[in-house]
Amino acid sequence: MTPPQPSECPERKALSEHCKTLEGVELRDLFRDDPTRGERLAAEACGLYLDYSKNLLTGETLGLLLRLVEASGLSARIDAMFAGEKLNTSENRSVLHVALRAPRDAKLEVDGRDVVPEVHAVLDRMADFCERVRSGAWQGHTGRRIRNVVNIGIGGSDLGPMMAYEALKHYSDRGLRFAFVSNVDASDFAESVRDFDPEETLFIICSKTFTTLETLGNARTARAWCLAALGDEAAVAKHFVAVSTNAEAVAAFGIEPANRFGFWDWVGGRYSLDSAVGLVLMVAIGPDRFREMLAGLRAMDEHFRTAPFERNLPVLLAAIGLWYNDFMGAQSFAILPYDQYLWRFSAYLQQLDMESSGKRVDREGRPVAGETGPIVWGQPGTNGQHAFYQLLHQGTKLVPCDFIGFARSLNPLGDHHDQLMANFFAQTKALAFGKTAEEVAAEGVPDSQQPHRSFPGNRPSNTLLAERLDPATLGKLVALYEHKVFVQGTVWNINSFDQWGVELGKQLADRIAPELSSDAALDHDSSTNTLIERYRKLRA
Ligand code: G6Q
Repeated sequence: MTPPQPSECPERKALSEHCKTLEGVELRDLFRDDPTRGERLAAEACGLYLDYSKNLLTGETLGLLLRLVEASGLSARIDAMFAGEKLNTSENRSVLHVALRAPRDAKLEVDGRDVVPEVHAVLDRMADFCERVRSGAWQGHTGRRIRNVVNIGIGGSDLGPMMAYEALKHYSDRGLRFAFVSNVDASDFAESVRDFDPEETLFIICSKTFTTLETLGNARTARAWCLAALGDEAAVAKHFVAVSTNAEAVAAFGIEPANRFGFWDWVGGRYSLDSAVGLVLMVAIGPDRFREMLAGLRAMDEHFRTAPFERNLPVLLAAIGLWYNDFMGAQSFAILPYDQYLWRFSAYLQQLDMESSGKRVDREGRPVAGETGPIVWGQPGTNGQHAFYQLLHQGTKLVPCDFIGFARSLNPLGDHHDQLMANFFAQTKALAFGKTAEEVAAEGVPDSQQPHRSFPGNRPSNTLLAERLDPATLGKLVALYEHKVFVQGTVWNINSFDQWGVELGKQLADRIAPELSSDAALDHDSSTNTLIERYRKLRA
C-alpha cells in the first residue's frame, strides 16, 4: 500500500498545532522554569555527549516529534537497510554502507549473498598495499620510494577521503605528502603537483564508475605528466592505482587489475568514505587507525540499530532538525566544529545531506507535500565568530546550529584549548539567552545604541562534546550524520540514496563542450547563445 503523504499524517497535524502553542516561548523561560533542563535534555552514546536543551522545544515537542518518526515506519526501515533490501528504488540498489564496517564474523546479505567476506578481502588488500607504500617497499618506476600521494576523484570520491584525511592529519605519516585533485579546472592539478617529483608520486584514481568526466580528465593529465618525466608506459603500473567498481574501464586506462581496489553498487558515493574510497586515508594513517575508524562507525551503527528513539543520537538530531525545517520555517542548518582538523567537515556534510535530502518528489514519484532537506553550511569556530556569526546572533534568519567540540586538544599548547572551548560554550549561551536592552542599559550604554547592542537570544543549537578527535570518534560522527539523514529521508518519504539532480547539467555540458572550440551555429536559448559566442571571441 502506498503510504500516506507526510502532510496527511495526524502526527504532523499535532505538531503544527503544538507549534502555535510555543509562540512567544523563550529559552530563558524554559530554563528558568526547569532548572534541570540542561541535564535532562541530553543523551550520551559511544562517548559522544549531546546536549539538546538549547533548542526551542519542550518535552512535549520531543514526544510529538518521536511519534512522527515512529509513524514513518523507521524501525522497519532500519531493519530493511541492515537486511540489504533495495531501499534505493530509483536505481534498484541496496543501501548497505553499514556492511563496510561490519566485523569479520557478521553476515549481511545482498541478493542472498553475504557481502562481509568480500568487504574484508578488499580491506586486507588495501592494508597490504598501504603498508608497502608506507614502508617504502612499493617503489616508483625508477626505484625511488613514494613520497607524494595524489587522490584524483570528485564528489563522494573526494569529499569523504579529503575531509577524513584533514580530520586525522594528526595521525598521518609525515614522511608522505598528500594532495586531492577534484576540479576539472587544470589549476587544481597544476597547483597540486607543482612541487612533486613524478618519480616519487603515486596517483590514486578514485571513481566508482570510472566514467566521471572531471576525474578521467585529471587522470589522463596525470598520466601524461608522469610519462613526460618517466618516458615509459610501464611506469603507469608503479605510479597509478585505481579505486573503482568498473574493472574494464580501469584496465582500459592501463592500470593493472592487481592495482584496482573494488567496491560495490550498494555503496553510494557520499556514503563510501569507509570503502576502498578511503584508500588515500589508509595510506596516510595506516591500516590500524583506519580500522579504529571503522570500529567507531560500527559502534554508532549498533547504537542507531538498537537504542530506543528517545536516547538514539541520530534519531534525536533528525527529530530536532525536522522541527525547525518542517514546522519552524528554517531554511538552513549550520555545522560549527570547534576543531581546526574538522575544517572540511561541513563541506563533507553538505554533500551528504543536500545530495541525499534535496528532493522534490517522494519515493513513489509524487511531489512532496512540504519541505525536504535544508541548506547545510558551516565553517570551523572560532573563525566563523569573526565572520558570519553576526547574522546568527542578530540577523533575521532562524539558523539552527550543531556545535562540535572536544575536551582534549591534539596539540596542547599553552591555554589555547581552554580559550577555544571558552568560546565554544560562550557562543551557544549567547545564542540561546542573548542580552536584553535592560542588561545593555545597565552597562551604561546610551539609549540610542541599545537596539544595536542587545541580543534577542532564543537562537537554537545542539552541542556535541567528545573527549578528543581520534579515528574512532570521527567514525562515530560520520555514522551519526549518515543515520540522521536516513531518518529524515524516511520521515519525508524520499529516496535519500539517488542524485538524479546532477544529471542534466552533465548532459548539457557534454553537448556544449564541442561547441566551444567550433564556430558552428548555436541552438540554445538567447542567453546561453550570447554567452558562448562571447566566450568563443575571448578565447580566440
Ligand atoms: C555521491 C554522488 C557523486 C559521486 C561523484 C563521483 O553520492 O554519486 O558525488 O560520488 O559524481 O562519481 P564517481 O566516483 O563515479 O567518479
